[in-house]
Amino acid sequence: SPTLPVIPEVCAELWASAARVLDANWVGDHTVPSRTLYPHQWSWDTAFTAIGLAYVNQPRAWRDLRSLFAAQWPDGRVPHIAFDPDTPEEAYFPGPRFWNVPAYAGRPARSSTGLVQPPLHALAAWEVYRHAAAHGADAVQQARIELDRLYPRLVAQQEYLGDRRDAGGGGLASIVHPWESGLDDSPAWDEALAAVPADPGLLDRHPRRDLALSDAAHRPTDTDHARYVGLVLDYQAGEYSDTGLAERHAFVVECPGFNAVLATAELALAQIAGVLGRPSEARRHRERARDVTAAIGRRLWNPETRTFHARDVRTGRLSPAHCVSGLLPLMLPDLEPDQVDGILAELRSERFGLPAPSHDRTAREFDTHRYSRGPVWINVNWLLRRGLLVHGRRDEAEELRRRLVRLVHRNGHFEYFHPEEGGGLGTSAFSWTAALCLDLLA
Ligand code: 2M8
Repeated sequence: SPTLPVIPEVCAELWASAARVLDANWVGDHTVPSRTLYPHQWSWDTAFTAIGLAYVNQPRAWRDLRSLFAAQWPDGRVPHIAFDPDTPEEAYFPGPRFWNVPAYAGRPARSSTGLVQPPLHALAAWEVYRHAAAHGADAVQQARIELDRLYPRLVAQQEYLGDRRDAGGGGLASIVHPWESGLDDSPAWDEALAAVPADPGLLDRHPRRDLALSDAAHRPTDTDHARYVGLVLDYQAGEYSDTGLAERHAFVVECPGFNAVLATAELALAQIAGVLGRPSEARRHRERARDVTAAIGRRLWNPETRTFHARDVRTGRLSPAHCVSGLLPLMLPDLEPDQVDGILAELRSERFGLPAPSHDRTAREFDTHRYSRGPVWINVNWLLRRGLLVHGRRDEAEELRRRLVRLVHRNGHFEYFHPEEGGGLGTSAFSWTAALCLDLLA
């Protein structure tokens, strides 16, 4: 479609509605992704939300990040959900009782899951800091204090992922559950998941709560859900230890999107270390970013498809699926030029286009309604837009920005969108859609 300008009234309306969604989802010391479907604090949602709050409420942006890190484990992992003690167990499955995180010395202040999500928080902290000046001298002072406090926690998070989670031994972090990718039912996991038993009895014992709140055709299938529950129970049986994962855990995968965020976090930490007057640490973060980038290039690139794919660490196989996570290494400035060209060709091909759907439009399993198997997500497109900007593709970045703004303005702050018709899917009044709209409009 031709490039259309975004008219000022559209911007003003969308800005106001986005700010209202964030206000409505603030619950005192953190933001929930959605009051109905996701009534606790999620890890990477908090990062996206802080990026938007940076424009409208700096103290809340920092508070959100601080609240999440109050759930950080002594081993450095930042859990994928920090539970809200006032929300009843039945409001979300799987809730805190199901996770049954063991008590240990130095136990964090908040109860949580034992999984992680893409570590986008260093980038979020850097973005909040960068916008502090627009809010005055006090905001700048507060931002420095917050960065100083968060920095060692962010470093511990990276060390956990780079060390305990390098199950494949090749310099990348593995995910041990599809929920850790943030793209739960992406076809990127189909092959690896086929080896994971799907026990329907688990769903009888642990009924799904999401289906009471959202259309079943928009959510992961029961088969996938049974596997998700079984994988948690297995990881839990080992007390969420990461020792010997590749030998004993049924799902161990290197995701290009997750690792692109891991490297991006090192670059953000380099900036933060610079502000905090720690030049040698800044250098170390830049080196780490280059190492992770090189490992992504070595381990996840398929020279035949000319894009990135998830690697099953247990079998060594790359997934055949073309998923949007394979495009996310575009965020990395040190990616090989040939690999940048490959991603751009894939993005411009009939498989994707702008905004990018979560999965290859030409694939048999492409599903216009179901979660990460086809719909358009604002957060993933926001990351892709960063990638376009990193590699100087200003016109395409601007085109993507306009299309995302129009999509949300026409349809509302939905969780995800129909990739052909643009209608809103999943839950409405969704925090990261609103937050990232603020950034796209600013
Ligand atoms: C979705 O994942 C949760 C499990 O973590 C769920 O389906 O219940 C994903 O979209 C994930 O990326 C997101 O962080 C979470 C909360 O918005 O919802």
